[in-house]
Amino acid sequence: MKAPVRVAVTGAAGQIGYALLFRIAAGDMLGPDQPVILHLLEITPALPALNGVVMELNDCAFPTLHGVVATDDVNVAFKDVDFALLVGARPRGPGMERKDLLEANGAIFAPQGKAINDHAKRDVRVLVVGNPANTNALIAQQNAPDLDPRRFTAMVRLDHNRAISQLAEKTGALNTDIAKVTIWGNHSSTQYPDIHQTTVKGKPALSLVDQTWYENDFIPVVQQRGAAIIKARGASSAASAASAAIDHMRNWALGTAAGDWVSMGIPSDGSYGIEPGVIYGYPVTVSNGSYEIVQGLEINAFSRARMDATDRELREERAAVEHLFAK
Ligand code: NAX
Repeated sequence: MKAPVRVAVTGAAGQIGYALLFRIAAGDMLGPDQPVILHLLEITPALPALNGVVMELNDCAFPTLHGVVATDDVNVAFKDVDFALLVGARPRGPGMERKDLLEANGAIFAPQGKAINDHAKRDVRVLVVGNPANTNALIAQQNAPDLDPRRFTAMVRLDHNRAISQLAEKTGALNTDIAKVTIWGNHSSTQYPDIHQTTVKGKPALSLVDQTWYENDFIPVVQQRGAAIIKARGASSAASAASAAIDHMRNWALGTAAGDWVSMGIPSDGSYGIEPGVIYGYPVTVSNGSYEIVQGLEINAFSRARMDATDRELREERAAVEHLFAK
C-alpha cells in the first residue's frame, strides 16, 4: 500500500456526494493500492446529514479508507489536500436570472479558491462539478494566485460519456469500441459534442451514421441530456455525474489510454483559436500526471461555428464574474 492521499469533496451530503464518496473510498478513483483520507465540506445546517454519511462510510470498512474529516470550515477542508472535487453549488432557484446564479456561486467558489490557495498541496488537482462548472472553476482559479492555473479544471466528462453511450447504442457497438470523442467548450446546452475524429471499432463514426442524425438527434440529445434526466427522475443526474467525476480524476492522475483521448474543461491557451481566459472543454491526453491538449485536429466550418458559440457564452459568463477575481 502507498502512503494515503487527501481528497476533499464539497457538497458531500448532497446527492452526487452520496454517489461519489463510496466509490472514492473503495478505490475506484485512484486504484485499490492507494489509500485515501476524505475531507468532506458542507454548510453548517447539513452537518447532521453529513455525519450520517460518515457513519455509513465507516460501516463499509473499506480497506482503502484511512480517515474522514467532516467540517463546515473551508480552511480545514482543503488543508494539505492532493485532490479537490468541488461539487456543492447554489442551484438555480425559481425566477433566478443567470447573473444571480453566477453571483451566488461566486460567493462559494471565490472563498474556496482562496482556501485552496492557502492550504492545499501545491500540486493539488481541482475538479469543479458544481454548475455553472466552467465559470465556477475560473472563479476558484482566479482566487488562487499562488497555484499553477492549470491545476483548476471543470467537468465535461459526463457529456463525453453520454456521447460515447449514444453513439455506441446507435451503431450497435460497445462503449469500449468508441474512441476520440470530444466535448468542446462549456458544460451547458451550448457545448459542442464533436464526432468528426471519432472512430467506432477503428472506422470513422461519420461513415456509419448520417449527418442528419448527427446534427438533429445526437448533438441535441447530448446537450439536453441533463434536462431529460431531471424530467424522468424528478432529480438531476447524480450517479452518472459521480461516475464521470471519478473518470476525470482517475485519468488525470493515472493517464489516458493509448490511441484515445478524453474531454476536460481546462484553461484555454489559444489552441484551436480559443483565446486564454476561460475554462474550455478540450480533447486531452494525460501522461505522468500532466494533461496536454490534442493538437492538429482538422476543424471544419460546422465545428468552428459551434466551438465559437460556446466560447462566446463562456466569455459572457466571465464578464459577469470578473469582479470576483482576486486583484
Ligand atoms: P445537491 O443539492 O443534492 O447537493 C449539493 C450540496 O452542496 C448540498 O448538500 C449543499 O448543502 C452543499 N453546499 C451548498 N453550498 C455549499 C458550500 N458553500 N460549501 C459546501 N457545500 C455546499 O446537488 P447535487 O445533485 O449533488 O449537484 C451538485 C452540483 O452538481 C449542482 O451544481 C449541479 O448543477 C451540478 N451538476 C454538474 C454536472 C456536470 O456535468 N458538471 C452534472 C450533474 C449536476 O447537475
